[in-house]
Amino acid sequence: MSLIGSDKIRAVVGLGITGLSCAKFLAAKELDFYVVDSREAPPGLDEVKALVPEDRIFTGSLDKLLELPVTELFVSPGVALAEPVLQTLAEQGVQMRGDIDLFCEHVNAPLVAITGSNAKSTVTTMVADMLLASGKNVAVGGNLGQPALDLLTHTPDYYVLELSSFQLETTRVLNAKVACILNVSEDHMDRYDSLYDYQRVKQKVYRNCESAVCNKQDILTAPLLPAGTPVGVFTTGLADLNEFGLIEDEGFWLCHGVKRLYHSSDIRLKGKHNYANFLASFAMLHLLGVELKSDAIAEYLKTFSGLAHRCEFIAEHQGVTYINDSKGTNVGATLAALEGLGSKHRNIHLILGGKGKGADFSPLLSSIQQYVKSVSVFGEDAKIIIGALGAVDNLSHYQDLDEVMVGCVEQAVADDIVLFSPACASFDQFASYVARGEYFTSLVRAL
Ligand code: UMA
Ligand code: ADP
Repeated sequence: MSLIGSDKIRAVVGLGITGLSCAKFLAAKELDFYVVDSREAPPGLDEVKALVPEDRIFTGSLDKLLELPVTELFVSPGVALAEPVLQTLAEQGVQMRGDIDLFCEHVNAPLVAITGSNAKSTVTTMVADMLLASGKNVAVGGNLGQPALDLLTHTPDYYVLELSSFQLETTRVLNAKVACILNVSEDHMDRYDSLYDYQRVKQKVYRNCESAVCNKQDILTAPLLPAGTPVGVFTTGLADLNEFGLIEDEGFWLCHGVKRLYHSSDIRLKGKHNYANFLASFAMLHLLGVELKSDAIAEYLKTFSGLAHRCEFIAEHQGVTYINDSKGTNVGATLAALEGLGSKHRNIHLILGGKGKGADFSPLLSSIQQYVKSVSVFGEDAKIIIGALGAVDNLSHYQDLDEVMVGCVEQAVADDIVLFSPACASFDQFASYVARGEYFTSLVRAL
């Protein structure tokens, strides 16, 4: 029996790109549904009016849901299930679903599902690109940008989806061909009670998967699966038999067991965290039966320069290198950037700040003491960050990014690096991490 059978009374909650994709999907199936968004003028409003009669659209509050005879909701990832209205409805037995749950019900090709606190977008892109380079037809999206339901019009060999914990919250079972958790470190602590609570949601990616990939150096990624399920393992240490790992030898060899696949000098993207990302991708491709040692993959490694806003080189000005890592929106990402770029010269001027999402910033201390010359802090949660980094000597507090840049330019000398890796979300002063990264880039270009 189809779970979208006609006995349900449905509502789409949220009218961002996910809500709109759910509305389009349900309308294409000629199913009735309501649409509700807490905002007065949500982004997808005009488009949804072409799909649903206006008397079924309610904006300005989620409260209307309490008056509607709904039995099933498709909740957008930006809306927490802890919202009181949703809690009340869940207690009354209303089903809480999401776009990925609906996608999994209708998917028509094997799914590669990738989650983690950091590197999801990078690894999702790498896996999709290398599948394409190997001659496969791929549809890629999810949290990366294109909503999963919009991909169902394709007929690919594989779907490759980046999944956030928000999307996994409302997904019952994925049945992925390969499922992967890259890493788990604190993020979105304003939406989860604890790291354990957050990790438990991430673990849903493995539900009923055919095979899995996990990070040997992060126990929180380890899957609990029936005996005999193939599990690929990656590490930035030495690989055991059939694992993917690194051997240090005038740089690093990316290896499968003892087999040396590619040397870091043949890879454009630098930093151990990026080698980890390639190793995770290799582990997934191997489980899909893709030959890893090929001209097509060698060429890809030589040319892929990474995604914008992730440790992105912007410019060198008066000998100072400026790096935009605006997508560093949590402590784990900023730690990876420091480990990737840091050297014994302690030449990094680190810019932190924004909306801290309830994070503990003290884990940054030891890497800052090892690699950082100065720390500049700005934004809504600056005081919380400063409180956690009290032991750091050269630390300055600014109101905004313009002021920060003036301070950094004054302090930085030739061979230094100015690293904008804020460890926070952008929403206090910017529309998104993209807008924030672009603004940083524009300030650098104006120097
Ligand atoms: N919102 C309301 N009221 C509502 C509905 C939404 O105020 O009734 C707000 C949310 O709190 C949020 C914003 O509107 O601030 C957008 O929420 P949404 O659920 O409508 O988001 P979409 O436009 O559908 O985009 C979502 C993902 N966004 C979120 O999870 C917040 C996008 O990931 C994703 O690319 C897209 O679906 C397609 O799958 C963005 C993201 O920030 C990049 N993800 C988080 C992250 O990566 O850390 C999880
Ligand atoms: P996500 O989609 O999970 O946010 P991204 O690929 O967009 O991941 O990268 C987010 C941040 O994580 C960037 O700041 C990037 O530099 C950092 N990062 C990249 N690789 C890793 C890694 N292996 N471990 C931790 N952080 C990483």
